[in-house]
Amino acid sequence: MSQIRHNWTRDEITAIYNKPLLTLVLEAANVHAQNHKFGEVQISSLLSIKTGGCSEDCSYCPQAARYNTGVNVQALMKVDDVVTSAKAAQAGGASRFCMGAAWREVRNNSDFERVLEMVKEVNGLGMEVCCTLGMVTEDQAEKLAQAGLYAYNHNIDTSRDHYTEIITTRTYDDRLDTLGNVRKAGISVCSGGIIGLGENDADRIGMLLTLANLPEHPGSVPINTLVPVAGTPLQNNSKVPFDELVRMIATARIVMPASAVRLSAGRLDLSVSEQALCFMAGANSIFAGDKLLTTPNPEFNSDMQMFKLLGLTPKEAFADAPEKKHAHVHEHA
Ligand code: SAM
Ligand code: DTB
Ligand code: SF4
Repeated sequence: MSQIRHNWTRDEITAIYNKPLLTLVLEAANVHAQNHKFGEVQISSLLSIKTGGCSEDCSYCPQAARYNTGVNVQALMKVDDVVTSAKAAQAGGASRFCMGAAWREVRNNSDFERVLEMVKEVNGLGMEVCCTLGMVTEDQAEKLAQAGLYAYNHNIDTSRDHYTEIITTRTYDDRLDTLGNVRKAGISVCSGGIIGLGENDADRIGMLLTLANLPEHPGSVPINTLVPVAGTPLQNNSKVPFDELVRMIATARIVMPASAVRLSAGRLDLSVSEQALCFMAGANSIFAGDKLLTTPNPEFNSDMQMFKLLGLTPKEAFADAPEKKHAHVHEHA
């Protein structure tokens, strides 16, 4: 097992990030093999439980009400429909089910009560339940934990410096506060970011530095590549060169050895061999299913073919937290 450090310096991470690409991949692969079952990949399934109409100005996001992106606003889904979708995802091999809402923050109303109900039901299926609902207070995080929430996704998105170029309606510190509230409630933190927002290498390194020096490393770190959506301010951003994605994944793997690194949005633009290099560099989680929240993702069957070709195996639910699995079995025995 590698030592888990929370005192990384900018210089150290910069030196790792700038290594010759294949040297970097080799080092990351070694760290990966020491800390994880090599070739095991977690399959997460995403469902947008409340779509569009969001008040925020995140300049990458198709769901912000202020941009004309053609996304139809949909009210919060019914619990039964969510459970049906979770069962289908589970049948396809997903061990984690992530529910996303286009909210700035959670409010203490009947919608939140319904989300708590969804969390209970999906946890009852024996899946790791994750939510991404915007900002949460300590009290709300505690309620989610009580309902059986396993993980909470809230991305820092980019570096503190670049953040203000991307979002103005809430701050970097707001994000870090939410991560603190989630951590205090004993929920696994899922936090990463997006590349392709017009940031430079120093911003990417700054984002990894912030994540790696949190009081605890996030349980999972999604690395998204911008999916440019017509109507958003970033619609014409240039495509991120593939080697830069690999660099980002490998560096995340080395500085956060025990975390799951998720090859997230943007896979539709990657060939199987490009994805293979990402898995070699330490990615060990993906979102599977034909849709992310509002944008397309590779077809489920083509992902299964990729798993077969590369000899990847899906990770079982609660492999990292057997005590939570037992808690679940007791409750539903
Ligand atoms: N509204 C909540 C929030 O912002 O925290 C939860 C949902 S939000 C869509 C979740 C994350 O999706 C964002 O933080 C961002 O990192 C990612 N995301 C959104 N649009 C994206 C895009 N076009 N390309 C890549 N990632 C994107
Ligand atoms: C994350 O880091 N990526 C996912 C999930 N967390 C919620 C979302 C990607 C969204 C891509 C744009 C869309 O489909 O709307
Ligand atoms: Fe709203 Fe989340 Fe999209 Fe920002 S990323 S506009 S908060 S749905």
